[in-house]
Amino acid sequence: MNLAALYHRPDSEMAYLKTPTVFQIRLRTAKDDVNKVSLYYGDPYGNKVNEKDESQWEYQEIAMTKLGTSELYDYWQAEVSLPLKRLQYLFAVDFKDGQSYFYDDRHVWPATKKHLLASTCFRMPYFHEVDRKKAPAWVKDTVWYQIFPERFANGDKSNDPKGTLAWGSVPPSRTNYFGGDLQGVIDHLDYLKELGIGGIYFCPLFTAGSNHKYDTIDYFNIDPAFGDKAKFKELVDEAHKRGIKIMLDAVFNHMGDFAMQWQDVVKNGQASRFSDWFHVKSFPVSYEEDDLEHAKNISYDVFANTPHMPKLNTANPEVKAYLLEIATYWIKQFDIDAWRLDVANEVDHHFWKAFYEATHALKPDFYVVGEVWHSAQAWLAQEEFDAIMNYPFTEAILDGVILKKTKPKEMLAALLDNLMKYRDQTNQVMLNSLDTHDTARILTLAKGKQDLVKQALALMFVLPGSPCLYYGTEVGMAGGNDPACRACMVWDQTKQDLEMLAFTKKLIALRKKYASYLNQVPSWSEQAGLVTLNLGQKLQASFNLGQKAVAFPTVSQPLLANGLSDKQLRAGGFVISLAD
Ligand code: ARE
Ligand code: CA
Repeated sequence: MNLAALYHRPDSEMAYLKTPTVFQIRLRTAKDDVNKVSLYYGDPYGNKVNEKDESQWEYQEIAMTKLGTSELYDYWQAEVSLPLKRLQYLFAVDFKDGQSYFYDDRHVWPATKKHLLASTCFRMPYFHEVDRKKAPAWVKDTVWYQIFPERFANGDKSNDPKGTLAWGSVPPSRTNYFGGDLQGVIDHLDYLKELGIGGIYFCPLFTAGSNHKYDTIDYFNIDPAFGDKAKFKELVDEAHKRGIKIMLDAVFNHMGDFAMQWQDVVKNGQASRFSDWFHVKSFPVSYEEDDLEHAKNISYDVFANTPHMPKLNTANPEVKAYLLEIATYWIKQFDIDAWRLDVANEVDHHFWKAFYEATHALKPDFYVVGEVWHSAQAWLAQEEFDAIMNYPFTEAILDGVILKKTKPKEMLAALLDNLMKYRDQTNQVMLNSLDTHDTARILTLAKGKQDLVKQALALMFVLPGSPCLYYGTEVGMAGGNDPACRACMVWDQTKQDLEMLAFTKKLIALRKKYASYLNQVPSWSEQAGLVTLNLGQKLQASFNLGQKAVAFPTVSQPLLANGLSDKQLRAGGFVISLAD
């Protein structure tokens, strides 16, 4: 019996209003240590059952569901439907060794009548709908497509930068250009619609010095190599006509060093009117260059080690106002639907809360995704981010399905630990990717084994969160770490993996058709590499994640019994069977 492992935190992702009328409570216990947990709950101001004895309270008792097991923990969950507007509750824990304990706000003590009467309980003092963590409803039903604008399609050669190379003629580098632009995206909106895409996540579009545009020069203009504002307006309108939402990349942690504000600091030093826009340690600003990305003795704060990305002082009211003006401008003038926040974890919370308020004042269902590669409870507890780029999710799937670093049970454990850090409504809108412009492509990580890629894709599409395809994955593009993962999109059908394209289309269609079943925390079991996800009442998905690469199609036995009906999708050792 491990009493010290009992963990619950009120008014957090462990006790919260999931919907206006459903209150969700979770408890964490040591793995395989507990047989049963009951939730005792009641009204803190409820009637006293026994007037003589003031401390007795009237409570209801429900059994908690065991959601699953991770590396160290079992997770238990119960939902309490209101009309209760307030709650006090405690946990009655029956351990495997036969002992029973009560766990409340101040005690872990034997489950005796005396202790029940004396319990201080955990409290949810009052349920305020205004405090309930919201999530934009449309995101949980959206499949995203990430575009690196310089490499998606060159639709207009008149805006090609000097030295632009023939499309896909040489490997991508940190400094070369192939002429990708907004017209190229407009020309392929029907391709994305046909694929089943409901949202485009653009890497930066604003005027900047590099081919990646994360070194912003002018936040109020589209980079001339991509087009202009009129072209962007046309793109958004055409995308919205096709039911495709638009997410832009807000690079607010830093600017590029060719931005006029930084250039003024370089020229005028401390006398510059922008000297407090940045984190300058000593004037005149200086550094010793190692190479394009690294320098030493930099006299001001930067992103990573690159002197070309001076860090903005977002606590400065002028900077805050300037950045909020940008954030709202692209919503008001172009009706964008979402912002992805670059290096979000290095910008202050105070600024992001103001950002969230300003964007949601214009569009209540606006979507704000922070780029945070690690646990992000601090940013997702209240009105700051709706979601993060869910890299812990990515790494769990890569380790389990592609790199075989973890066994299936360990992969599921990592996925569950990650889900338990956030409220269900947050989990449903997490931006889930298998690869991005900052990572090697999944086919390269899989050493060319399409079946493993299919399994990983299939897993992403049946788990909670909003799936995001990195451009070219659907046609079998490969590529190592940045910049190799940013090659020109392959449009030549003779070079596309059309089987992967067809598979991806089917997966997206299935996801959209059964979104209500799929986008929820599943219960799952695993037996000798055969993983079965029970996704709501009707849907079961099984994976054969045997330790060796899966030979297509390895179908899990239980499902074969049902026969492979037309409702089934077979791919790389993975079957989704819709049990009627
Ligand atoms: C250059 C080099 C990269 C190098 C990087 C950082 O090419 O090899 O890793 O510098 O030293 C943009 C360009 C990049 C360029 C960078 C700097 O797209 O090509 O990279 O500018 O010139 C961390 C941050 C995360 C950040 C990544 C790059 O936490 O926020 O590093 N991602 C955003 C964008 C990038 C963009 C920038 C930031 C700068 O998505 O595209 O880079 O605006 C681990 C850590 C992560 C780390 C991750 C990747 O998993 O947990 O914290 O991300 O590795 O390194
Ligand atoms: Ca072009």
